[in-house]
Amino acid sequence: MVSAAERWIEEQERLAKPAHVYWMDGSEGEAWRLLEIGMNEERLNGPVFLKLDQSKWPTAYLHRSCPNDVARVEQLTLVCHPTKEDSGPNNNWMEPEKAKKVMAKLSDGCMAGRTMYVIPYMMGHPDSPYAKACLMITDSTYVAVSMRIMTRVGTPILEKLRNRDDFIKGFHSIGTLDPNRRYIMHFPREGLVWSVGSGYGGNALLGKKCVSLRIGSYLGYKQGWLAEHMVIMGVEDSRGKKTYITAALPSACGKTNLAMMESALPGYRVWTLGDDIAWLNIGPDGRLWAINPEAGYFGVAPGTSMKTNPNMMKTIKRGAFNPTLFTNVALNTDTNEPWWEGLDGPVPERLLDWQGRPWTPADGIKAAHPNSRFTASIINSPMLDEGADKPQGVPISAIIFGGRRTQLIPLVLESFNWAHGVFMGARMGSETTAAATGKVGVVRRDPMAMRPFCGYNMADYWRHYLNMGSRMSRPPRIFGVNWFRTDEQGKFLWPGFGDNMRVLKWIIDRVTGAVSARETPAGLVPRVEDLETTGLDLSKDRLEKLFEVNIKDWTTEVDEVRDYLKPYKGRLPAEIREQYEKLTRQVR
Ligand code: GTP
Ligand code: SPV
Ligand code: MN
Repeated sequence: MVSAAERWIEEQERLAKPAHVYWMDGSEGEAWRLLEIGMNEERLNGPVFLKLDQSKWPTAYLHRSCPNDVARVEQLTLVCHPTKEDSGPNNNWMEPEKAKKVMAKLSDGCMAGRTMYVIPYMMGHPDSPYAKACLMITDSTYVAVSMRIMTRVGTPILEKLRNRDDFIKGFHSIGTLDPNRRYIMHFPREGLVWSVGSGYGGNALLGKKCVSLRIGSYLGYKQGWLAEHMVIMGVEDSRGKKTYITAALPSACGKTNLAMMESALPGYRVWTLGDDIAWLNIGPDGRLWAINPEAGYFGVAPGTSMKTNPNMMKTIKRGAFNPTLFTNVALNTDTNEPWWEGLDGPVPERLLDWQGRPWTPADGIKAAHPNSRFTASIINSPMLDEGADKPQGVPISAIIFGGRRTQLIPLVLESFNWAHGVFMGARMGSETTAAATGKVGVVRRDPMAMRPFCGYNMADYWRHYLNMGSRMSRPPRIFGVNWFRTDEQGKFLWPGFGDNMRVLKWIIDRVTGAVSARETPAGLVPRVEDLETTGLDLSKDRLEKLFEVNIKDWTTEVDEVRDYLKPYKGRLPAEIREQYEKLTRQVR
């Protein structure tokens, strides 16, 4: 009997008309075979993969994407529920039947002359009750190899699909790479992602933002769990006690660095479980349990060095079962090594930039694209937490919401209670980054760091968040952080990176009840003496500035929050409105 999976693949094959069909099995040999294929496959700016110096960068390869295809494209990303209201003001929308017609047209014969890779994959540990079986097709060898790194790919997943049709489906084709023939469409009610015209990151590695967040968040809404843009980490204190924390920060705002942190605080250390996505379920014990649905890192390269993130440098230099890929970094042709701004050592005198063009420092432009990335298996991480392989995940004691705000927002805030914490997440703003196309550095609202990733109406999502809180007998505490506040000269007030452990320590001290806090209208902040500052060269003035809640500036902030919430109208939960009104009363 033909299974639903086989039937779906046959339909896609008839539409896309590939020259060959290849079912991925997930074996080790397969990775190296695909790399060989990619090295011999020409695209407009060279082969799909360039082999780097294997003695210094074991199993590492460079990929250059099309210069017009280097980040997520939010304006071409649509969430297609039957009505626009169900998708919400937070999503672009098209009527589903119409959307499918558009996509069918773009997909007709789109794989002609190419191989269609069929990828059975799992988001989450295959034995986890919270994991999801998925099936995707792609005509990109780069995507096929990347999916092996980012997810659990293999024939055993097909067994899981044998007698069922509720797998999450993904259609991906690079199409013509023409931005005018590019769409990333989601049909949450059918568990379907349909992406044509981009080969990059979140647009193309469908297991990531498309499945694990946009489709996942909608499934979570229907099934009673949460899919979040969050780091999962274990923080071990000097007595060996471990506290599990999740943290949501918008794209390119510090999740990977936090998840892999080398603590600047003696006695404390971080164990990592995930750097981008968390699926959160309520356990039988009334606590919140987190799993990382992914199996790899797709991290920002610029700024990554032995100084800022030694654990990540070790991870990307330790090739194993899967290769490490670099996308849109520069190439040092003298040494055949990758290079990016912020890497250790002197800046090379000449390079090929991310587009493969000759470059020297005198050019005054960046050699690596600001959103250039590495792709590496999480099992290569030297600090992988033992919980990473546990099907039920780990119990969470604290949730952190953060943003990139040069002004206004204190280094750390604790919410008064769950509803206030949900409001803290909902009112979050952050300056835009290179992770998506468009202007960089403008403050926009990015609730829970989910603005580009919530697969349904954000007001319903807040309602769901509030409900999750009341269903837990031991909910985690909710905090807010901002590593990015600056002084009058525009310099960061806080050293960040490994020193962020000092903030995590305060958060844990609050969870265990070891310290008290100071109340402000925005939330609870540390008493200056409670923040562990030993070994830190920070004046009392600067510290106070870090925790300052300037009522006058907050007046503008609440106005912006009000404007942002307005389009949600009647769907906005009363609790959010009450929290907003309470804050407004206090800052006016
Ligand atoms: P995505 O993969 O896009 O979701 O990004 P991310 O949230 O994982 O961000 P990542 O850790 O890659 O950091 C992005 C940028 O923020 C890099 O340029 C880092 O150097 C910078 N960054 C990270 N942590 C800190 C910090 O504590 N302080 C400062 N000032 N910068 C930081
Ligand atoms: C992000 O933008 O949040 C990323 C990179 O993690 S992408 O996979 O392109 O979404
Ligand atoms: Mn991300």
